[in-house]
Amino acid sequence: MPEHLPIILHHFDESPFSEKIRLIFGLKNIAWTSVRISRIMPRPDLMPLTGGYRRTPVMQIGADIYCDTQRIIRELEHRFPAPTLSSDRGEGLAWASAMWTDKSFFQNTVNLVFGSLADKVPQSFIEDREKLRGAKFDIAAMTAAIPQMRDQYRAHVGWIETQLAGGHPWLGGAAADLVDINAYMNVWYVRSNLAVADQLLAEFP
Ligand SMILES: N[C@@H](CCC(=O)N[C@@H](CS)C(=O)NCC(=O)O)C(=O)O
Repeated sequence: MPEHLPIILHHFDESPFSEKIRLIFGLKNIAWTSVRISRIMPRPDLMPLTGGYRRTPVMQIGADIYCDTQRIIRELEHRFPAPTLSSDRGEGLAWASAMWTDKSFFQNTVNLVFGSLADKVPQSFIEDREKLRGAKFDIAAMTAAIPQMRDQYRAHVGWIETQLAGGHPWLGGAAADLVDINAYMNVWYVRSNLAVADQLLAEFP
């Protein structure tokens, strides 16, 4: 495995899943190269590399292409083991945390963000995400659901607050780990998009 090959991240600035990987580059002090892709399809330069996989981000090292942040993170942890992303409390839960942060937590985050942005979301973006989902990207329904989404989002952030309440500096314990990275994506996304983020998060110092 030649170490001189550049690490290339295909991503776009607003992408929360990309933010996870950018954070890991920082945490592990990994030099990387950036290819900014369009927020919506078509991505004619990237699709031949991924074989049609259209989610973001994608990592490239030489001729190897890594799709999905779980796979990307595993590869980065393997190539750059220090500092580790494993939790003080064990590796299993650190990996499993993505099933919380990337699914139910993220679902609330996305609905809250797009429901709040409402008519600011470009039609081209809505159409693109409808093609990806094979279902309606129903902004009006998301807007109507804001009260539930906000309460559920508060519950998720509340768990972070509870975990840190014992005086642990990080969710993983003494050092930042994968649980911190995974969870942070959802706080970052709300902060990046919602003017009311500070107000929403004020109860969680
Ligand atoms: N399970 C994937 C999810 C990635 C994902 O859903 N990314 C969003 C952008 S942050 C996406 O791909 N949206 C559709 C697109 O960019 O085409 C992962 O962990 O990488």
